[in-house]
Amino acid sequence: MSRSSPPDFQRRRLAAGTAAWAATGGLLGLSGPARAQTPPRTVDLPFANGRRTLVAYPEKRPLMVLTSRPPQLETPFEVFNEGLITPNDAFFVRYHNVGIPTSVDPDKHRIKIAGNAVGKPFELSLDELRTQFKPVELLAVNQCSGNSRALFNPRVTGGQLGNGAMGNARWVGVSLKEVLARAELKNTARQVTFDGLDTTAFGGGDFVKALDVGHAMDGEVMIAYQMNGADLPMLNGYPVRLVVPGYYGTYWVKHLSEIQVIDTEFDGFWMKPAYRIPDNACACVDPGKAPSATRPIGRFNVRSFITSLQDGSRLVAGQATVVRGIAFDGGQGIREVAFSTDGGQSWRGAQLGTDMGRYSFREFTFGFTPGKGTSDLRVRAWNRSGQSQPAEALWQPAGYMRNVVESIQVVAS
Ligand SMILES: Nc1nc2c(c(=O)[nH]1)N[C@H]1C(S)=C(S)[C@@H](COP(=O)(O)O)O[C@H]1N2
Ligand SMILES: [Mo]
Repeated sequence: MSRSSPPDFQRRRLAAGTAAWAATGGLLGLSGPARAQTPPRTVDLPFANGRRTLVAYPEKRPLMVLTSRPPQLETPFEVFNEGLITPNDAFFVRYHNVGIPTSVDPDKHRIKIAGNAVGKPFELSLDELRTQFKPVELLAVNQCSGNSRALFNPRVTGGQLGNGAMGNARWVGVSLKEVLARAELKNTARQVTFDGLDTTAFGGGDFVKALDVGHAMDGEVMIAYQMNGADLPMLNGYPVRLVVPGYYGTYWVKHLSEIQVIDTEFDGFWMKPAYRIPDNACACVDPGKAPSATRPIGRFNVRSFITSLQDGSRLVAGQATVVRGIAFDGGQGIREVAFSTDGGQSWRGAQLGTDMGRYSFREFTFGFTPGKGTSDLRVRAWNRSGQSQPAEALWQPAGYMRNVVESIQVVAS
């Protein structure tokens, strides 16, 4: 076969239970070692109260295992210094339910478009999707709502993620709007729901998400069949997933198999009570308090990270270095990044890299010549509508949307 992905998923028609899956325990829920040639490595995460094992799942390099059943894999932060595109084999993985597909027959997969607010329900094969609609392409960040949750203080329950539940990829697919148009929406259409092939073990709680019909028809939401020039990795939603630019990953439904246009507001578990944020301007409450009202989580807030150095990095005193990082937001685009090398007392402007689109990571760089001892480095970004990052971390019970100005301590000698 000519595809460049590792062999494990090349024969996508195989029944579930390939050697690779057995080896990772992906089917059995065992957290045992993966491929024999990849001895497990561990990393300590002081902020997450623990240690993570790196395991190579099918089509993936060793990633930080948060849970093995279903697989939830975090990207080691060094990856973000490899480039502005997150490689498919390093892209994080998030699932809620254990019944995940491990093989899909591309000839048999169908996307069903139905619901009480469509005039003409129909089904699409992958071939039809690729040949009957114009391909669209977009660079966009996918980020889990709970990215960085382990850094919440006071701590919150939920997956204790560091900063690696995000990634930037080039998505190719078709515009959801074009597909929905063919179903002839009635003017009673209110929301559009999205379901994928994954299931729960015991019924109930199936992962289904909804967008308002206006959002679904905005021309940007995409049904993607390619990621960085290749088929989607199985764990990132093969054969097709929803791409909802600027919105948290929870809406980016993987293994998409059913779309329903409905005349009501969908209230399935994963829209209500799950994935909701305090219904106020900061999406925050006083630590330990419960919000009085909530709304579904929406767009990303502004974030920025230094990627060429990490907390504890060692430098040579007096030697000039170029520090590099990434910034992104929910789709306004990054306008400015400032940096501080003295713990936030003084700030200067960083140099912005090429604009690769308003949903992509934006690179920034700045020069830094460390003095002897410890320096506290910080970066802060603004988007084109002037939104930025708070100096003090905001809190909310679900641990979503962390976007405080991060601080890393580097040591020069
Ligand atoms: N079918 C399906 N799609 C899903 C999920 C899921 O559990 N099942 N999780 C969502 C969540 S919360 C996130 S953050 C993203 C993560 O995308 P990734 O696994 O490709 O990184 O997938 C989303 N799509
Ligand atoms: Mo998520």
